[in-house]
Amino acid sequence: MNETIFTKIINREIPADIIYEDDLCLAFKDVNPQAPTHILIIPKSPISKLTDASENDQDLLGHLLLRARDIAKDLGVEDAYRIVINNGETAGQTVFHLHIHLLAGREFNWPPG
Ligand code: DGP
Repeated sequence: MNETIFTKIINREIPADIIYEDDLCLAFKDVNPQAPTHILIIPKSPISKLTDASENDQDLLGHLLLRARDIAKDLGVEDAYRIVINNGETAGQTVFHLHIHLLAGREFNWPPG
């Protein structure tokens, strides 16, 4: 995988508002928030997009979702939040390092735009 801006955030080469970190993942505030709460949860291992994840990534993917759950609780938004993964350019992915969007603090429409 080519290095992205998220690798630089993991390596502390550029600043980010990091709110959680462990051996497997990092969570930080989105620089262009689409809701009052907008957090990105990313694996430290380089996976470009969900399509490229393998069966070996099963535990990692579960870990990311469970940490998203915990972060929502820590931020007091556990009653209503939306989890989004944009996979591929046409689906809105702009940074090709797998990431989970955690959005909360406003109403969300369905179907999503
Ligand atoms: P996506 O469109 O799903 O690939 O989402 C990428 C998100 O990453 C987008 O909401 C903006 C955010 N983003 C891009 N560059 C940076 C950055 O340098 N810092 C932070 N904190 N967020 C970034």
